[in-house]
Amino acid sequence: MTQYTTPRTVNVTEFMQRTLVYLKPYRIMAAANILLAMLTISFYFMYPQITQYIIDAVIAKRQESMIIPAAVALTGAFLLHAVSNALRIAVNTRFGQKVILDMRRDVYDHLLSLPTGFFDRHASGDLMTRIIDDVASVQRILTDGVERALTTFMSILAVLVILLFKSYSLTALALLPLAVLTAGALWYTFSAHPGYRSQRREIGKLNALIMDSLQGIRQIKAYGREEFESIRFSGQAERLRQSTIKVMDIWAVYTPSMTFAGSLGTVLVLWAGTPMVMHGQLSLGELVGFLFYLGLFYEPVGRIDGLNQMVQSARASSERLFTILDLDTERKESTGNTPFPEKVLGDVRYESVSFGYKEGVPVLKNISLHAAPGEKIALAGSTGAGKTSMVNLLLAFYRPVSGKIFIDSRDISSVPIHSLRKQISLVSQEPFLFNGTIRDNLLYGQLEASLEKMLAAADAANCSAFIEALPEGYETLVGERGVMLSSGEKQRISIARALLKDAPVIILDEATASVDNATEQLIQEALDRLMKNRTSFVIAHRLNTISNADRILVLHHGEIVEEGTHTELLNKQGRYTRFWMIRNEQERVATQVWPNETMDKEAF
Ligand code: M5T
Ligand code: MG
Repeated sequence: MTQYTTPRTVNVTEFMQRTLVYLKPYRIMAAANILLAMLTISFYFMYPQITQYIIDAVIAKRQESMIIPAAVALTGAFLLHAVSNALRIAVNTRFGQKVILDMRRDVYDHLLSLPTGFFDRHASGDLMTRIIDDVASVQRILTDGVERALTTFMSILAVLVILLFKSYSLTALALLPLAVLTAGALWYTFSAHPGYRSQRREIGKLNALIMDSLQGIRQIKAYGREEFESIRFSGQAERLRQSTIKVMDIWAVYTPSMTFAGSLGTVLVLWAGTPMVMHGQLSLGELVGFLFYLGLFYEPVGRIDGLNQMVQSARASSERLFTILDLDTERKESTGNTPFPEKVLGDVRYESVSFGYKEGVPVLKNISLHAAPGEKIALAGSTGAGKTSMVNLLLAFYRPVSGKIFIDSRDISSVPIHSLRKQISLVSQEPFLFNGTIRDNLLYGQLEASLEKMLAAADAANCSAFIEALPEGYETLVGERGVMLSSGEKQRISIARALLKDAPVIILDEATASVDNATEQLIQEALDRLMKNRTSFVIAHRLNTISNADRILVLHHGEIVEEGTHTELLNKQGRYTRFWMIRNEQERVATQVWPNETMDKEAF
């Protein structure tokens, strides 16, 4: 089950402090961006001035010949405006993309280093939304927003000075609507923020739903649940639609009323300015020029609304990002800094370890065991007994509630987590392959491995034959999660990957899915090679693996109830004996289904 962690409220100060640091490395680009933006605007400022000149000096004074230089000057101003605007956009894009890259990388790195338990509780689609959309929304305010804010305020200031120069009284009148605009901006700030927050949440949920259903596409088809899924999708898409409408409704009231309030300034100026022109206190050109400049004043004032909208959306997004960035990484969980040597001997000891995923629900109770270097320990027991959980603790995917685990006499909680995991190879119950080529997946075990080493591992894991038979060989794409391969093939690739890692401790969670005898034999051989000379914990479902183990631990409801070699345990006539007999019967039936199955490897 996934849950939605309610983000905490982020106030404006925190928002500024934590986001502005991303601009720091790009100070020069930011400065260039703002400079270009101001230049762009100032070229535009020449337009009203030239218009005023044309009316008063050209038209009124009937100086027809002056129209040419005026037109040339105007063209020049527009051209310069266009050029500097193009440069501004180019700089802004580069700068913005750098910031987005840094931020995305930070969030992603932090996400990767969070404890495994975090991912049990969060939907991948929602996390993806945060990395893609929320980061973009914060970046937008940082690069475009800062540019816009500075240029807006500077141009408002500049136009204000020009207006005051032209006429005190008209400017005073023109500014009257500002009071309404300020009140409106405050109202919007408070009412839009919660709306954006819920809109972000609904987007996250929708992405989570899409991701989940795409991963289960085969189940959807097999159960014929297309319509069911479509209804589920529509439900969530509808919630997103509603929450978007809520924010946009607020916006719909806000911007037009602000534009209206701003326009009242123009009405007031016309109302007071017309008699002034008629009484000769003002030239016609001056009035027109003033009105043009007033347009240039209210245009950036209007932009403040857009800016405010960006801020509210970015604040909601930043809350979702900070909620993740503030979580402790799993590195913080280990208390020491001294790593293991390059390779440990592989002496593993559990000392009275108890554990549960949820408080009050114990999954492992007082587990103690000792595995000497090179020993092969089988973990047997019914489903849900806690076998996987037990090995999860060795990899520090989770930490014990009480008790300790030692490797070579060192408490693993005092070892840096990377160093610990370097010592352990995991072949999990459901082999997972990444969406790439077979070669990529093999090399995941050791990125720098030579070709010979990789081929040797593939050979030892009995996969070279089937890989070489593929038309593209090692370059074959395996598809998402390795869907293009059979489960027996996936398993052997995951064994080869573990072989390449060459760690002294092996955890092998045997697949429960049964494969045919020939494959079973191939996998068994691969596993034997993998476990040789390594301390191995095998969660065994196959009789072969169990009976070959040096020691068998039988788990029941999170406790070790029996322990010994195969013969010792059979003699006990206890839980293990029963387990053995049931498995024996199952395997006998399985062989009867395929009585003529040969062990021929070439069958692949
Ligand atoms: C032991 C619970 C599970 C079961 C118990 C992995 C996992 C398990 N559990 C959780 O609550 N959260 C988890 O992330 O823990 O489960 P196990 O250790 O997976 O059992 P197993 O490996 O012995 O079973 P199986 O079926 O693989 O043979 O109650 O619900
Ligand atoms: Mg398991």
